Amino acid sequence: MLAIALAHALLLPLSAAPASPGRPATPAEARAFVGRINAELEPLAYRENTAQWIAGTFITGDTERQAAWATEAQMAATTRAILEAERFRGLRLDPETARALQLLRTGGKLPAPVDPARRAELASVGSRLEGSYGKGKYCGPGGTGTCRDLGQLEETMSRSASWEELLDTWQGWHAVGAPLRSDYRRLVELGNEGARQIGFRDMGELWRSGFDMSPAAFEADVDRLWAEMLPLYRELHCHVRARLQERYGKERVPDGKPIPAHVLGNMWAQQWDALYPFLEPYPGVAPLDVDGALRAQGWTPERMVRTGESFFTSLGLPALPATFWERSMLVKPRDREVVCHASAWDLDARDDLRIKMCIRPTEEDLRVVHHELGHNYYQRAYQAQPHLFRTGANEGFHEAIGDALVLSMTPGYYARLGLAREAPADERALVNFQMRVALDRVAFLPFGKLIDQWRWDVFSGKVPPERWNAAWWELRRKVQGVEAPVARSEADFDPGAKYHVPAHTPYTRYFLASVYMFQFHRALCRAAGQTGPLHQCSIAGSREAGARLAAMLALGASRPWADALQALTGERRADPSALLEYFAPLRTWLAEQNRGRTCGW
Ligand code: X8Z
Ligand code: ZN
Repeated sequence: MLAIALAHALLLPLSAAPASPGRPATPAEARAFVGRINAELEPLAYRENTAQWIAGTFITGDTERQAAWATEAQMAATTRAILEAERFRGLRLDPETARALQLLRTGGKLPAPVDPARRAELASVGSRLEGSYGKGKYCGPGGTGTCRDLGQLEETMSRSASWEELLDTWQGWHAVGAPLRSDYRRLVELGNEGARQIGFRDMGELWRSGFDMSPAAFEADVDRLWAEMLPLYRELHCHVRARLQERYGKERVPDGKPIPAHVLGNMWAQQWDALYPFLEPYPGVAPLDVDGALRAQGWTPERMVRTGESFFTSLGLPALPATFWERSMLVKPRDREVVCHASAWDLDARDDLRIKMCIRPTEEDLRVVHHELGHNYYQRAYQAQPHLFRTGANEGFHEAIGDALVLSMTPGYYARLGLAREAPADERALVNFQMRVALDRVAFLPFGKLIDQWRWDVFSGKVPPERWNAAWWELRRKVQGVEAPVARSEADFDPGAKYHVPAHTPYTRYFLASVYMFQFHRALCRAAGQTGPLHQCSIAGSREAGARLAAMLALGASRPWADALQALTGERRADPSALLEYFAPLRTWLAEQNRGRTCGW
């Protein structure tokens, strides 16, 4: 009944939706409504999480359908609640109720159309897209070789230096995107319809609305952050390009041009740390071969996760529950298709925490383990909050917790883990280590920004489907200084070859996290009583830092994110100064290397 009445109401603009008959709504009713919605949505989230977990750890048509049904139910209840809450618009509400209603409206990233058939279609298209990506393979070269999954292809991308082999691998994986295009098109149409029905111009506007400021102010803030960090990125880009010219020649890696996307050690050229052995500023000085040590010592995935857990417990946070170890997926199963892209879960908001990951014994995966555990510890810390507040202060916060701790994984910390030898402090060793971190964190910045720049334009219609791939590469060239290694066309759909696009996960969160993690690190270092340079600080073992972190995590989304930031750092704005301070030594070194070179693209 209710759904039908609402569907009719939707034929009118939202503001003209008929008020409920009788008295106008009151603030007390709004408060009671939020209580009811929290109670109603909580079990639906549990069901959806359960179905999604099963689908992600066992991809079949059946599990995909089950997941879509659970999503559909959750979407239906959310849309209904959002439309019902229109009654309270304009009322003077207590801050908690106002915030809960705001989060209700902006929390869902895939807003469903009111029409049940279209809602069902959206849920099933969304589910299918993630499944198709998860099953993606390349059976090459030339369609004749054995089939390799993304994990295997990524290994080649990070290890090989052969132009041809890298090109073949890059093209092989990017072909996975093309068949997703038509589903993606439908996802955009239906998601936009859902967004309009809850009062947004399109999904992009909805995505930009979750940051306690207007969508336009948010966009400007992201641009501000990028402008401050761009000079550092340009120095790194310039140096890496010059070195790649030595490897491949200037015909293949020309001066003044974007770098071909397949030679940066990563399928998406998003992080370049795999190139470290080649780019090591002072070869052989304080060698740090964590990959080699993990392999030589036979580290198991479980040991890597236990090591991650012990970082958190060293801060005074509790050990993970026994069920975490029973239920997590830490290795890729041999007998079924799964979504390997790492994720962290809290199924029931009562301690059923898990991670899902296909762990390999590499330094990168050790870092990702910490990243995922950061999510789990955040989820656990805000379990006492009401359902609508059980999320990060903003999306970027959630992505920054584990990574802030990773900044404490200094060479000294690796030495304590037995994964490196204790090396004396030395200026050259410092530059070496900074290069490793920069190839990961600084290289990532423009990539972290541009994915949603592309999607915002796709959602708004500014970029029509006939230009989707062209617009993608324009941004990659312009923002990142990276170029497709072979001609691309609209028969390709390269954004579809990056998990977060088919999985419909916003990406600006990672860009923000790149800034926040350094701010968090700086504040935690101070809390730990460390007064030396940021890049030397490790908070491992500091109960004081742990207590500060825990206090912020426990807030969940109950307060505006600036309050949460202030609780931890005393600051109220995203501020790249911590990142720039951290990399100051490397920046000086890069500037010297680049003297006389033509930088930019
Ligand atoms: O997707 C992730 C995490 C899960 S939230 C593994 N990350 C982004 C990516 O892989 O593209 C972490 C860094 C950026
Ligand atoms: Zn994450």
